[in-house]
Amino acid sequence: MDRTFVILKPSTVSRGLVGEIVSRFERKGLKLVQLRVKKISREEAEKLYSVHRDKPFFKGLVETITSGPVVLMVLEGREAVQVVRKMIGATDPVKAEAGTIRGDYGLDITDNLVHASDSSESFEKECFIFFTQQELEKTH
Ligand code: 3AN
Repeated sequence: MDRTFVILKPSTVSRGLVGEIVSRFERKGLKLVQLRVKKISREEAEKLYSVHRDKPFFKGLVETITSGPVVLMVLEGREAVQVVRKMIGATDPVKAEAGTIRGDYGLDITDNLVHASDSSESFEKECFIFFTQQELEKTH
């Protein structure tokens, strides 16, 4: 079964939208493999966003994601990466379709509620920044 890695960004936690968003993933049929609340470090954020290191928005991105606790999740299901990308919508919440998470709850492009892996390669890289091999072993 395929897996993907998701972060609910600090504003999602502070706005009380965690239940709402986790519930969308669950209702879709995705299974929660891991779920954790954590304030991520600058080092972890820089590693997560290393492909954007040279972008003008990099600093703001790292500041936003380290500004408060986040929810880290590993979800499992058929074509999980693609399914979750579809459910979160376009990077810019202004352009994201209504019915998607960013389309329904966001406006800001940096503070766009959710991060989700964009490929199985990114999943492999990203989930091991935060979880150990043991934590990702099959539980059921
Ligand atoms: P996505 O999260 O949809 O995969 P990426 O990987 O292109 O988008 O960008 C990573 C994060 O960088 C986005 N989630 C968003 O927070 C931020 N970001 C992307 N493009 C911009 C931009 N033009 N201005 C500000 N922040 C941006």
